[in-house]
Amino acid sequence: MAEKSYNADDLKILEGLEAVRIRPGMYIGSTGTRGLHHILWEIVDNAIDEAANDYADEITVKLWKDGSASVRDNGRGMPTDVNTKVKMSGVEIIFTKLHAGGKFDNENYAFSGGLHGVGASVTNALSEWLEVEVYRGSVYKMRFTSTYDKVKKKWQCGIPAAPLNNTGVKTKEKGTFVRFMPDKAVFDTVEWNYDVVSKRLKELAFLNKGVKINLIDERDLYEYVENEYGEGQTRVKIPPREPVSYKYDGGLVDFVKYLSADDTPLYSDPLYYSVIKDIQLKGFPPAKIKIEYALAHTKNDTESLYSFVNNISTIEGGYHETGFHSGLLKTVNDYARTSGVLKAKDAPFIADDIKEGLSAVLTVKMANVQFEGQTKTKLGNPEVRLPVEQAVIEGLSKLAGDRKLKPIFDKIAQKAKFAADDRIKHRAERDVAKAASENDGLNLVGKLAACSGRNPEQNELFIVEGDSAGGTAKQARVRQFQSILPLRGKPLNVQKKTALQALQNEEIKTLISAIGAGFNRSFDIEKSKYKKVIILSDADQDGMHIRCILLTFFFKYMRDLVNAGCVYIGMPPLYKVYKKDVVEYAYDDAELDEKIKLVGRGYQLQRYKGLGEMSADQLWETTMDPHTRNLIQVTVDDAAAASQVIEMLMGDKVEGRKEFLAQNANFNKVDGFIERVKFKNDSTGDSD
Ligand code: 1YM
Repeated sequence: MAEKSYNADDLKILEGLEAVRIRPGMYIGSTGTRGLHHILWEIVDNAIDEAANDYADEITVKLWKDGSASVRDNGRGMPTDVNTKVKMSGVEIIFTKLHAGGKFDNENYAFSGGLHGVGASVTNALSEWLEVEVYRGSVYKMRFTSTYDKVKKKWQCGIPAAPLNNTGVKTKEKGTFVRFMPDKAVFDTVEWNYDVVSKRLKELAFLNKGVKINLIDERDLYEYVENEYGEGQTRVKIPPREPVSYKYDGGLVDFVKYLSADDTPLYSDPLYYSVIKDIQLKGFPPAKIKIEYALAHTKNDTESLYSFVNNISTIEGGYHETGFHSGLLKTVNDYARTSGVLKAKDAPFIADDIKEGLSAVLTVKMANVQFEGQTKTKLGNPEVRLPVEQAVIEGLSKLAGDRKLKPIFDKIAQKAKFAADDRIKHRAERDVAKAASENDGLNLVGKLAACSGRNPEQNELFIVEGDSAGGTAKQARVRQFQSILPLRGKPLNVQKKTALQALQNEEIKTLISAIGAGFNRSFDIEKSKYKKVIILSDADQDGMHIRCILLTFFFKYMRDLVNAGCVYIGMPPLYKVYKKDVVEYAYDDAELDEKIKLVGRGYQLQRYKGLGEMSADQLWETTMDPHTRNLIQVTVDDAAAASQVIEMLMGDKVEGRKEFLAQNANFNKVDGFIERVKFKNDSTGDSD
């Protein structure tokens, strides 16, 4: 590229620099920290262009003690000859004329970066001073300054102190050095952010393979330490940062490896392809577009695609990303068909299937780029989609044809197949769950005694063990806000069942319909018809089992309901202690002694073996009346523990069971729950 020789006569001249001072935002976006760094990137971009065109291979950025910044490259050096028309050196034109530069001439700079095409003169216009040195046989120097002319009441900005000076000092070095002081009168802050600078330079090193980029930060660093007697803080100087260098001979391949370093790779080396294609932008002559990408897959299920246009990060995406995705989808679909991963009966993959675990970097370089979006980081040229799609299809097809790479493509196709299967399975689930929710009329007939109130904030659902207790609860309830769902027998233990298997179960379907908020991934707590879902089961081994099964269900498939604190355990009493009109209930053995003392001599004792033994009045008073009942709010920990409990109780290992109950002695936070479990479980032998 750029083989053609170049001289100052080729430079086009547009206008002066006052415009930049008057409206800095128009040229650099803002005068905040982003704008400040923008004027550094303008200079860095010129150095990068020189490297991208293979004239330079080392760039050094330095942040000086005085707050200035400099950029040095070892390229050809800016043009020093004098433009015959304007009688100015190339250097002077570059720094004093807006939009100056052969850079807008497609022939010279086919793939030049240059943010929005403004350049070095903008940096000069917004600097207190700027110095440039060019090393081309001898050392050339020039200095510019900006001042406010109080008499003329206007900015004199980027004014040369003198014409470009050939110092006559001979040098074997090559390249350009630019140092400048951002103007405090322009920017809200003039402090360079080390993390911003180092991140961008590292990114540029990845994007420009083999180019060595150094960062030197000479600024004083301070730390704040507490005074001896705790009387405020003192600023203490600490050693400056060590210089860093970035150089990646693998370019984009190294970039992808770096981005996915924390994840388990699906295969060892990223796939890479690079090609130059024709492009025809509306209203422009035919041109070239350079497309380059590297991709890898990890065992993750998220996608991370980083895209760039002329080295600018396109965070908001755009047509190049669209083309990338569609090319990848077509290629993976084709490969999966021919390799047999997709059978004739299988539907093709959709975009989401091939995005799972994808980690990729895509860059395009072209002229006349249209940036759009909120932050101007979205590629808006629709003509880019097709060449990128073609570049992906042809590149990956070529790579897939390489016998050594076939195992990689097999893994990619397999991974997409898993994703597709998972997606189809979940859709089936969603459909069934939706049907269950929508069919509540059908599903719930004769099962649910629904409350009449329609305010979920007030409504309560009691899930009651057994038809007979369910009947009592229906009599006892306040029908305005309390619904009763009796369970016939034990519900399905979903612990080892898939979501679809769980949905085959009538009891589960009824439960989903009653709550009315879907299931599993499609569960939406906003749709829940109840603020409180209360499990009411007997205080015996079977009751505990049912409780655990239900909690496991909520934990696995309606976790948000648990998280939101909407799931409760109802607490029926174990004993009734009474004498004539005096009635007291005891919820455990410790309480029983208390209550016996309270009622006094001649008391009578009734021990409840189940909910069904209570009258409707008793059940209301002891267990359902919001003013007198005891509820235990279930935490996620409880629900998680519950699934372990059934594991233990179902399993045939007595050892494990004992161990479990011993270990969970510390679950006593809320926790009538585990306590009651232990209390009723006489096989454990421990009492508190
Ligand atoms: C520290 C920043 O600006 N390097 C740089 C810039 C240019 C060139 C080389 C260059 C020289 C020649 C042709 C040539 C620029 N040139 C222009 C313009 N580093 C830094 N290094 N093309 C480019 O001598 O033939 C603008 S920047 F306008 F002359 F094209």
